[in-house]
Amino acid sequence: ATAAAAEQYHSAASLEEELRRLAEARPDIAELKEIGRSIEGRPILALRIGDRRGGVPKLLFMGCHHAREWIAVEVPFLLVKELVERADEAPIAGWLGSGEIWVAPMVNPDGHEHSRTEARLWRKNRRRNADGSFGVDPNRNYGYMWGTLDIPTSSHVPSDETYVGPRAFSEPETQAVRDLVGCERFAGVITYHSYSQLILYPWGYTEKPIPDLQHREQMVAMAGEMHDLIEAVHGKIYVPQPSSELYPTAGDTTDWTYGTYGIPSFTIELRPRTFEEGGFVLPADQIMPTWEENRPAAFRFIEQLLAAPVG
Ligand code: 0X9
Ligand code: ZN
Repeated sequence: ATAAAAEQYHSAASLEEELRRLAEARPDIAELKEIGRSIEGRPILALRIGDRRGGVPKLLFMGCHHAREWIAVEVPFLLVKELVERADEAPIAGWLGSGEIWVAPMVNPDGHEHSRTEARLWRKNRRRNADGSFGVDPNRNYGYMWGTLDIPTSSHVPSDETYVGPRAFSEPETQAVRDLVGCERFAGVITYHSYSQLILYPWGYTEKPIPDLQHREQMVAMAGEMHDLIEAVHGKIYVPQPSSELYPTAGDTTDWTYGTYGIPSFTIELRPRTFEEGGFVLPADQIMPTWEENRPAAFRFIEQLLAAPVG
């Protein structure tokens, strides 16, 4: 049943049900948290797993800032599912004993629902803008270098696909992440997107390298390791590079988590590699292989940052 179930994309409702089931199965290590509510009132959920002592290193995995990137829900969901279901086995038991892992697989539930039922290629959230158009781009709404003028793909025109919003953190979806990250002091962040098969690290807003050499070397090394681990599974190449090398943007998630808090942060663009391979519309039979190849990279990230948090 589990393998078959994994070959379908979740809705916001079915994801909630499964996260609830996981939390109920292991109340000793897992807790379902509502970190906020979307514009249309859907809960933005995170499963918090691990040690409850406090003062331990914590990691955050997120998915689906962008509505149409359905695979970016499934990878963090399958991660937290495995962490809960195999919580008593090595190496997971050790991780959960020494740290905390938070997983929010669907940051933009309204947009996802709109993509699922109305417009498959919807990207933004479902804010009704002042000009009557819909949607702010959640991955342009974060408060580090927000709205900087003359940066491409970061628009001040509400109807555009990359509308930054009227001000930083104007949206309940990004407010939820802001408030969580402000409270929990994470030692590492991964945010999943699709598509292009990339492992991106700051900066996104400028082509200048981040000034702190130690942080830079750490993120470059980790991105390189994740690339190797991913390739070893099914031979897929996920290219490691600074976010701005893809294209510069202002106000994305990892510029804020790194720029404001110094947290080692990665944006992972999942399958497929190209538009010709389906672009945002990835067949459901690709869910498991995409998870399989990302699993060791996520595990390595956990192992490194829970053992030796930096910052
Ligand atoms: O444009 C985005 O928000 C991300 N790509 S996507 O196709 N998933 O929309 C990339 C964000 C990475 N940051 C920068 N390129 N600055
Ligand atoms: Zn995206």
